[in-house]
Amino acid sequence: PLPSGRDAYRTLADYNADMAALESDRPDLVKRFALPHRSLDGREIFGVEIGKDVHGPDRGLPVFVMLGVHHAREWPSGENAMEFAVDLVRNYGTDRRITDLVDRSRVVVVPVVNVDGFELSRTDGELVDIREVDGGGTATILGNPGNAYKRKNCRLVDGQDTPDGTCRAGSLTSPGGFGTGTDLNRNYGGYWGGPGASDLFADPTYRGAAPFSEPETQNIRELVSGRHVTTLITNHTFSNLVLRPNGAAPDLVPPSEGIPLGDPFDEAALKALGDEMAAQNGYTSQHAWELYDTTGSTEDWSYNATGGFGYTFEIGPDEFHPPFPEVIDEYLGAGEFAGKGNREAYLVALENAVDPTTHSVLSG
Ligand code: 0X9
Ligand code: ZN
Repeated sequence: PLPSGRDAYRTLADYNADMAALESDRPDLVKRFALPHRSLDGREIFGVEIGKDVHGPDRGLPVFVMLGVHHAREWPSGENAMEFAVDLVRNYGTDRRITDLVDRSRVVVVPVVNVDGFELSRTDGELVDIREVDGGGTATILGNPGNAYKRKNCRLVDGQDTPDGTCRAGSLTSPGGFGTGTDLNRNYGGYWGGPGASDLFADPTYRGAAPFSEPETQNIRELVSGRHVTTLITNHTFSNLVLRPNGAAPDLVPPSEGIPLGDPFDEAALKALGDEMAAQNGYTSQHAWELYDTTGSTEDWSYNATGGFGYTFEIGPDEFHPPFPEVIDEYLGAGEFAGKGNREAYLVALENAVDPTTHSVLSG
């Protein structure tokens, strides 16, 4: 079972209750906090910080940041992040490896960055997708009668809103995220406005009016800039990928001596940790741009602005929010990866944050 024992997707209220419960169970280890900015619809956005004597100063310990649900419909991305938080707290004191990692770091988990979009997707969508199954048995999701496939946040733009001025996912015929909102994973300041991001409000990859125009990305900017974040993992669904910077290449990354076109300065170390994580969950480790070009994504900013390593996990083979048993398998690992999965991939990343000689090019 998952560390929490859950067998169904959390609602936003469940996430908030679970973060509060984690803190009241272990106030020495868990500090719940509100991010500095409320969402566009006025919701508070919470995270938890985990560490020994967490209410005191961090003593320069490496900060490990884990994020979920930039994209509203990608429900497993929040579940994996939240389960990791529960895992660390529940196993502290009994599991030597976890105790040691928590003693030597601060882990900050924000499971739901896009609270407005998630609330809409999670509660105002039919849980049953409309599917078309072809002769070979392959199912294509045609759409959903509600907002379950919303992607972006709840930004509205004058004159371009839905007729009733409400936050929507889009229509049944364009379930891919058309409709209101800014794509939070195109709104960060790294290469903002470049390839793979749209300036059209109705597009699924709308970049926003300016870099960090949205309170939800401002929150992550302030969180990451204000702390000593050495490693960040931002979770998404789907495609079974571990993606490392950069998001667009080679157009945006000038070649420099000894560094192949498109590779960031830390390519060797970024690749070593990415490959090591992928060996745990069975995903493919690659540059983000090998999937497609993006600009303004979370780690396009965090890596290039701070030098802290950043990765996107694209969790699961083929669905934005599959039936829940698949979430359990992705977190704990299944088949060849049983007992590993994202849990072990995250632990490897945390080990590397605590001691970079363990899982990187430095280990050779
Ligand atoms: O397009 C995205 O934002 C991500 N895919 S998703 O289906 N979850 O929307 C991929 C982003 C990959 N690129 C970078 N992380 N730079
Ligand atoms: Zn996503």
